[in-house]
Amino acid sequence: MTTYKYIPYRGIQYEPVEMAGRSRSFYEYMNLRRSVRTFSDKPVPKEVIENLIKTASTAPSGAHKQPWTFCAVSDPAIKTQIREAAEKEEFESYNGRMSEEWLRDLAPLGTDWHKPFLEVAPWLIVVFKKAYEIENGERRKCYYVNESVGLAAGFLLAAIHNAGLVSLTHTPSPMNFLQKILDRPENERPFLLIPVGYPAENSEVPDLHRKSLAEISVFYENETAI
Ligand code: IYR
Repeated sequence: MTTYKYIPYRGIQYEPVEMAGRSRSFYEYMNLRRSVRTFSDKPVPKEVIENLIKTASTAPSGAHKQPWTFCAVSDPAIKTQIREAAEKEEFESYNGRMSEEWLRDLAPLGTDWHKPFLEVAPWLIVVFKKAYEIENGERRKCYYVNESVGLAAGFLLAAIHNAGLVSLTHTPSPMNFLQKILDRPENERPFLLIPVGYPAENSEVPDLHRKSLAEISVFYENETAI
């Protein structure tokens, strides 16, 4: 067993007024993030994608196992294979596998089994979760894998937005075809498929509204706190 050496924490602190301003402006910036389904084919430099992935990997994870692999695809032949396989599954989903209620819930978004963005977007980031790790040929456990990879994916979406790019959290189902096309080992399971790029010119998004603070939160306050 190895134990970590401890080093000083290097976070930055702010006075309450600056803190309030920063938290508000970050919220306002994040509130501009939208899932976009229409992409431009304009290239995005590899270095940007590398930075986005490095940011995602700063997320916390169970026992610091970082149980994720980010596959970044710009190869058009692989994108075509992914689109064809995803559309095949999605066709089946939209034509029988999804419940009436599910289809009714999706109807306002206007989605269907056609997934052109899988070829148009300059990059597809396929997030894999590691059910377990293999270390020197031995199987090692990972913990809270869904929570950890969900957090990393959230960090990734925030980083994409921060770079002025757009993304879509696409979930073809089932998506084990990604494991095959990308030649991932048995312990890696596809988690999310995220096209990344510039929005197509004149992209539109549904005029949806986010729940209010009152709808999403309950406070149990220390009345004596400032
Ligand atoms: N995976 C399908 C269906 C779909 C499901 C949900 I829940 C969405 O919010 C959007 C789509 C698809 O990607 O079209």
